[in-house]
Amino acid sequence: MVRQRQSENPKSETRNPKSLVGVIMGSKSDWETMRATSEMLTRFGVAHECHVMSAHRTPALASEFAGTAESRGIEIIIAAAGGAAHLAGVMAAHTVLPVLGVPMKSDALNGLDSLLATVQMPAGIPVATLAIGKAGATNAALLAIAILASSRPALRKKLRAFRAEQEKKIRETTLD
Ligand code: RP5
Repeated sequence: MVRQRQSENPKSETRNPKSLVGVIMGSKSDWETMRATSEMLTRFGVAHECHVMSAHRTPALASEFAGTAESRGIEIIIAAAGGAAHLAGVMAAHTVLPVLGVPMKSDALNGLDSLLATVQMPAGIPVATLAIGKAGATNAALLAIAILASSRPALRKKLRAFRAEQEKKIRETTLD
């Protein structure tokens, strides 16, 4: 099933022709973490869609999504998976769009398995891999925003404001 979430609307089930970012995850169990990606993209007003599809369980759907993403206007794919996490690599195999991989924290190895499976792509097909779990999910959105912002001055301005806000918070932090 193709599941779209945009602006936290879990009811919509169709692909969004205006999406700039496709957020893909291997299982619904990844959504708790990947919600952070969607929330950050929404915060910056970046149109996106979120789907559950798997390199193992729905290989045809995954390759079809990646293979048609560019023609549908998607500019960046964020792919999250855990364990033997091939999803980002499979996405990258089917598109020349930038693919950002987010390793999910796994029960067995705390995400080290996911990290290595996502990051260790052989030369020729790159996947830009973020940190394990929620930090990676958040940063995947911010990296996607930074890439999009290179040709969108308004988005770049928002990104600078976001950084300034973070800096201000740290500078104003006081300890008891
Ligand atoms: C991966 O297997 C998913 O990305 C998920 O992180 C992991 C476990 O999936 P479930 O068994 O929770 O569906 O494909």
